[in-house]
Amino acid sequence: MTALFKALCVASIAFAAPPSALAETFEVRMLNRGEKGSMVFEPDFLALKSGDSIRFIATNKSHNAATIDGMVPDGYPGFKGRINEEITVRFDQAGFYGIKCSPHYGMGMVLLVKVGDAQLPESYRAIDFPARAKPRFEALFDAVTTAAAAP
Ligand SMILES: [Cu+2]
Repeated sequence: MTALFKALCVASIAFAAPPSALAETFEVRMLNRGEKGSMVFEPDFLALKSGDSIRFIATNKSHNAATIDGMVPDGYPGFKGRINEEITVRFDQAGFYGIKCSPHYGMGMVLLVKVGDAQLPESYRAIDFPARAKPRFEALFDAVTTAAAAP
């Protein structure tokens, strides 16, 4: 093996590695009933590194995962899975993402995702949530802002 050939092999291996070798995929189950009550994403909060993904698992039927208007970082286009569709979403942009199940948003089926270093935008607290989504989001907002303030 020539030195040049060896060098090319090493280079190709380096380029073949994914951009973020440590990126992980987390699973979120879509459930009719979970530890926190009926119609839930479980878990209902995830803190990701940029480049991590979430796979939405249709454990129970009639659910989907979709971003909530006004609850994504600036410029992010959003996503919307079809009912019963198991989508995998990669999160590259730092910030907070509010996600709902479209048919059960009014029943409080929501998920909060934090990516990278980010502060919860104050505008999220001003959103006019459906009645049962509001207390769930408020609990999640309080948890992330308390955690951020901890030493
Ligand atoms: Cu649902």
